[in-house]
Amino acid sequence: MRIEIPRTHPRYESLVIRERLVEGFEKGLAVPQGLIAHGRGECFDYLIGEKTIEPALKAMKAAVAALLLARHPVISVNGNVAALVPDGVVKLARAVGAKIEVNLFYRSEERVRKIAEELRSHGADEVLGVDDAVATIPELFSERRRVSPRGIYVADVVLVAIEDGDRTEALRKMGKTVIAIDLNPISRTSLAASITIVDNVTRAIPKLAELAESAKTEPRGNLEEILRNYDNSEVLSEVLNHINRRLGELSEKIRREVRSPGEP
Ligand code: PTJ
Repeated sequence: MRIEIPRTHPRYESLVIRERLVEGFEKGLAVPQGLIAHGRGECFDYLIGEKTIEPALKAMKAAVAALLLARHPVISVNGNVAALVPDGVVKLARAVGAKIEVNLFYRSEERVRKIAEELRSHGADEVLGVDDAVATIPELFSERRRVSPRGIYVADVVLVAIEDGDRTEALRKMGKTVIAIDLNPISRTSLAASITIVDNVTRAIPKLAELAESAKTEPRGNLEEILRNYDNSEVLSEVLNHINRRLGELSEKIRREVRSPGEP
């Protein structure tokens, strides 16, 4: 940590997360573009109220069911995710029996290796996508097309986070179930995913690991029913309604409480 942030600071959590990402950038895990992406995320986090909202929890329960029911679940990790929640990724992978694969938009072999090392230092046994990213996702032209034939390529369920839209669409076209964690409910990723968790990865990944620990003893029939009843467009619309309602309430509060200069 480069600066000491007092616990009493009203923006403590958010500033700590920023520092973690900057540290990840300085260690060579995240790219500068990742810092910009985070700023975009922060703006949406502000709009939802910087907490896990009900529709996100609903999506998380469906995500856990999909991961536990999957034959080949894979958690895809990029620079931002490795910098922000390496521990949570390892715990979640263990809880649902998923493989972990590094997959980068701004791919460099050095960064792939550093991210894999970071995940291993947090307890990951195996990290795919390092020397084995030799399969190709069809119709995808970014470096993200390079995937492991033992990981994302054969996965039936893939969890992605802080992701650009193209790959989610391409993975869906390959017939995979895509779980996305994205604070922007109207991003292309959010709209294209099978299950969209509109929450900060720093809250969502640990919460998913916790939910998975308690759901893994559930009978398959219960998990299948959760998935059958899940409707992603309904969840996205609930998120937008939440933001709408919240902004309406804030607007009323400001009208009541904030005085113009010169007013008594
Ligand atoms: O490490 P690499 O090379 O794979 O590059 C990763 C980045 C993040 C640079 C790349 O995926 C990118 O450019 O992402 P985008 O297109 O900016 O999309 C990021 C999305 O994630 C946006 O919709 C943001 O609102 C959202 N987001 C940003 N930070 C968070 C987030 N969602 C959840 N939690 C966050 N902390």
